[in-house]
Amino acid sequence: MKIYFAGSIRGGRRDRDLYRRMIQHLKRNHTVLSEHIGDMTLQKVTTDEEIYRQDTAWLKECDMVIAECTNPSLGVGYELAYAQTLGKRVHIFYDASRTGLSAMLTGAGYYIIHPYRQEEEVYPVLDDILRENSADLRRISPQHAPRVAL
Ligand code: 6IA
Repeated sequence: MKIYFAGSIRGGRRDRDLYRRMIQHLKRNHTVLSEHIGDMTLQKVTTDEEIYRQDTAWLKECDMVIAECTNPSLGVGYELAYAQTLGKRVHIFYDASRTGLSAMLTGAGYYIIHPYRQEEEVYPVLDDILRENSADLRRISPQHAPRVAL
């Protein structure tokens, strides 16, 4: 499965180690298109226009978006709304002991929101999401669709 991971960059990098650990966890069995979010040394693109073009292309390509939203970020908010217009499944994580989530996300009624209080709670939830989504994708992918006799 191709996952787009979203996390704050210019909004503030205090949670970059958390992003890196979440991305490492996801990468054990899946592809993370935006893995540089946890490690900017992987960054190859140079201009803001290139970043926008690459990230919106990846959002179109991905099977699912996972966002860590404890640290507010305009870019992540934009990506979440963009993913919604594309009809992508979007999971939002945030540490409820450190912050509240914007009413524009909780009120949208679109996003699947996972408040947590300890980082350890995040990984089993990620595993559940990945299991469910992989099963859904298998169900809808053409090679797994039931054959209908004509
Ligand atoms: O507003 P923010 O910068 O916090 O937005 C972060 C979100 O926008 C992330 O989820 C990324 O997908 C995307 N994004 C923002 N900046 C970049 C970037 N380089 N490279 C890739 N994606 C980005 C920024 C250049 C860096 C040297 C500061």
